[in-house]
Amino acid sequence: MATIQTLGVASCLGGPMRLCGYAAEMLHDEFDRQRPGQQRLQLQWHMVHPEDHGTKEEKLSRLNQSISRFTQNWTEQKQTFLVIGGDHSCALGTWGGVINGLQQPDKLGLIWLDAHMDAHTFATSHSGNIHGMPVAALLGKADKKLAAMYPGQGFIKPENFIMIGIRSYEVEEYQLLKQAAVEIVFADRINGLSQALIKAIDKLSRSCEVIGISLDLDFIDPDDAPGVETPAQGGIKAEELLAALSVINRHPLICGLEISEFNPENDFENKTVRLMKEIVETFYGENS
Ligand SMILES: [Mn+2]
Repeated sequence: MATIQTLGVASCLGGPMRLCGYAAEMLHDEFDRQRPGQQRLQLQWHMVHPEDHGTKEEKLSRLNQSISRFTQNWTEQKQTFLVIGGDHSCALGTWGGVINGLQQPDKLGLIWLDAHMDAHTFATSHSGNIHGMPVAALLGKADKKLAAMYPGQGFIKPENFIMIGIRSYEVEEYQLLKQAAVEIVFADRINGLSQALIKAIDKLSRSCEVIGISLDLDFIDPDDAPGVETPAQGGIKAEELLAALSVINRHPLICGLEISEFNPENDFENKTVRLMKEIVETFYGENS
């Protein structure tokens, strides 16, 4: 059975809510509840927690350093991984670490599945929430304060970055991405998620050594994934996401999957945490 290195990030420092740091623990329990015969994969769990002292920015900087040490190591050893946030600011550590682990740092391709662009900086953000900023840092467009929280020693080339599912954003973010010429597939233009993902992987495989996927749970329609921090109507149905992920199951170029922004406070009868488990199994599980 496949074993997937899994990192839980017990933090919600990047957003306004208090409980998204429990996602990893809850997913861990969900996996524990299943009978041994039903297992399609084994998760090897590791956890990181924020430190108690320092400012929020200092804590996030050190937390992302820790996250990046895990993903750097796994990238160097060519082990596929799973990161369970936390709010989406964990992307700074996850993908910064992959970049640090690659022989050629600019050979990471990233597919960003999200209702939001997450491409603010401190200069443009209305809320100051860092979970709305990781994309700017990953592209090398951070201001000084944001750059201090990013552990990567290189950046993702804009042509190696593809966003899918966008339906809620601010003009400053759009300008940043447009200037960088990042490909954006808006939610109402997806026209079949399987095809969109295959197309994205085909494009990235021409210039990249490895491809990562960062999934913000608010990419999914709130009817199917209510347990998120910032719901936005009009997302992909869970069924369509699972079908698309099964098409790219254990794709040889995929280095890792990150899932973020689970908020148990908004969940309904554990729907979202169960879906999270199905997502992981569909993506990484061995087909029986
Ligand atoms: Mn996000």
